[in-house]
Amino acid sequence: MAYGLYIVTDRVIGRGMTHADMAALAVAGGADVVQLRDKDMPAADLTAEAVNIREITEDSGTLFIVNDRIDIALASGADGVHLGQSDIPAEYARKIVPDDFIIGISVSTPDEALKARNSGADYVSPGPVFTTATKSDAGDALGLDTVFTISAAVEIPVVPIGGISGKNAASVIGAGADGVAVISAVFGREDAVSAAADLKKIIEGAKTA
Ligand code: 3NM
Repeated sequence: MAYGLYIVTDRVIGRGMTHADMAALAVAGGADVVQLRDKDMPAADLTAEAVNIREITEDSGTLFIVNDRIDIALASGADGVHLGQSDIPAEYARKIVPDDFIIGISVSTPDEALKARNSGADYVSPGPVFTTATKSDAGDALGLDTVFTISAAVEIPVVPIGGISGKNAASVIGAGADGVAVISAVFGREDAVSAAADLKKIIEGAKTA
């Protein structure tokens, strides 16, 4: 499973765009994964967005993950769900999803990463690696050292998030990450498609370096 370029949708950063609009740009820019993330949208609207994104990603080779809402992920035919530390625990999530359903978990320490792996997570997302203005409650930056320690601690893919851009993506891969997750580095840019494509080149370059 390739997690190289993992793009998360955000209505604030994506000024005026729907989540499906953003997913289409992400796919056009070569995203390996698109995550639908919206903590405020009513479930009916979020479901409609998820169904649209499933259609957009269906034959693209881009995986589709839904943040938090395992019910909407399942109902829309998404490839997986991304869960936080206070969401339904992965071992319980596992009980209600198909075998090949992807479960990703947000972590901030090597212990949380190990616990996530032991409870059946398919990947972990340490964050915030760097300072970010996109998520106000993201907490202090973990730094590359923590990415390194977490990557060494678990054999499942590690996809850090928070403040990652074209300027520092190679250093995140260099610290052992399998991919990078971004919002503003793509949707905060005038040309999101080129921004994504440029990031993908940087990630691929860093992986073969
Ligand atoms: N989660 P940007 S940081 C959605 O630390 C999210 O878990 C984070 O946005 C975490 O790429 C974050 O614009 C925001 O920094 C990432």
